[in-house]
Amino acid sequence: MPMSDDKETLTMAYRRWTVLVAALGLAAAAAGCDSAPSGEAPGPAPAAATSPATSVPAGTPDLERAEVMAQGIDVPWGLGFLPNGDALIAERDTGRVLRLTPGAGDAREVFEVPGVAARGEGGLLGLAVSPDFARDNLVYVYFTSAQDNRIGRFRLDGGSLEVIFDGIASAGFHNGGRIAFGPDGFLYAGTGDAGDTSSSQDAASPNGKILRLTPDGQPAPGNPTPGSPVYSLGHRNVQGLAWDEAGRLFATEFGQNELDEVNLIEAGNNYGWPEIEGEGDTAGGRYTNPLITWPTSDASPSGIAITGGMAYVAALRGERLWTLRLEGATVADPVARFQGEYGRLRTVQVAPDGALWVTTSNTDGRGDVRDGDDRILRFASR
Ligand SMILES: [Ca+2]
Repeated sequence: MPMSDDKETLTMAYRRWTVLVAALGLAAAAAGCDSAPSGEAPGPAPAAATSPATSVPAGTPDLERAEVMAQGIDVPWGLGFLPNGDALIAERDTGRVLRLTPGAGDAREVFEVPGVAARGEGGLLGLAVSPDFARDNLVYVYFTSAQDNRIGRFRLDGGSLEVIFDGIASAGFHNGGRIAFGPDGFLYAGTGDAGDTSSSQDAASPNGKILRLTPDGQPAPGNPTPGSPVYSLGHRNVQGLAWDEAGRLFATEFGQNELDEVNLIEAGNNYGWPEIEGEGDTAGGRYTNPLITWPTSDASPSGIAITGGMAYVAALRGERLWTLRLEGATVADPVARFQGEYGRLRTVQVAPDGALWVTTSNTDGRGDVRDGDDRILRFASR
């Protein structure tokens, strides 16, 4: 049965952090340090957004000083930045792309993606600005249509939507949706199993994968299987992609009933779903275990961002921002921030000036809507 990604689970009592120190093959348990308010009502939930990652800013965002950049946004999902620092925000249910110029008033509509069929967790999801935006003026979006999930692009200065990749199965749940340009200039997309768990292990299916595409939507050269868009497989629902300064890709993934994951993504690796949720028997190295897991009630992670040697993970059901210190190819010292402050968090993104932007997701049908929701928050870099 398809299940939403940040549904109420039966594992509220499961409050244990399990940190997998991959380099040592050592699992250490750390005590949970939080009480998890989980106030979402049953219903559909969406995911997060992305931005160009051609370089990783080194600043440290000051999480004590929130600046509200926008309010009243209708289910913000994708978030990207133009070279001048303006933000583009994708609204899941309306299909609108909004442009926000910091300090210049309200966000304004600059494009409406045609053919968006918002239902459940589907709709207009991820957004990524071309790394060559100054030259090509292109903005990329991942969205649910009446037939499937697909990736398109449009010129911000006018023009129609060009679909560059389609045929990703859609469903009420598990649509994936994050897109981001890697430091190699290729477009990565996190997809979901769309409720068909067998697709995640099916190399011929784009579902339950991280895809790696050229900017024109073709399988990127150098992919593990020539001519295939698949970069990694065995995923359940990936809505967060971010690279560190060394070019390593980290991805967040929703668990089903027990354990959410952050994975170090390497080309061709199999991340285990549906054979394994969280850590498990790697079957002699066939499967790759996550770097860290946590109970779905404490996280249900959508977006991830990396800056200054730290990873930031936006949690929907967990209603907090997790910070993780990067130690080479591993993560350490998880700390929960913002509990009880902003509600559900969808997307986290580093702006060109090093500031961290975080979006709330309380209007998605599962949250307790607060005054001003949904909000776009900014935390300036110190
Ligand atoms: Ca896994």
